[in-house]
Amino acid sequence: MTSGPGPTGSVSATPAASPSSATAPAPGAVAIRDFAFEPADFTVRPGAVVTVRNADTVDHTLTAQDRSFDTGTIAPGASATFTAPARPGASSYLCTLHHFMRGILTAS
Ligand SMILES: [Cu+2]
Repeated sequence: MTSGPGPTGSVSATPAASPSSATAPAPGAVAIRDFAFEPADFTVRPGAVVTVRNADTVDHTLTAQDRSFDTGTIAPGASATFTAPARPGASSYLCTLHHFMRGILTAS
């Protein structure tokens, strides 16, 4: 190690170009991690195909409350897609395997 400034202290001057983890993913991509959707609330174009990546260690789904869209079961490490509602508006969704996992998709 070269002489660094030490542990990150008081001033957090984050450069503009930061790695993906902290920034919001591109619209149309959702991740599942630690029993949560990332991001849980997001906006896509009406009728957009949304990719959902399961970065967790157990199966999950992303399913509309009214079942208007559904990825089906996504295995750990796998991805699935669903088509967002063609009509603009907000849709609540959840994981049918873990009902406490929830979010809101807005088509706009
Ligand atoms: Cu789940």
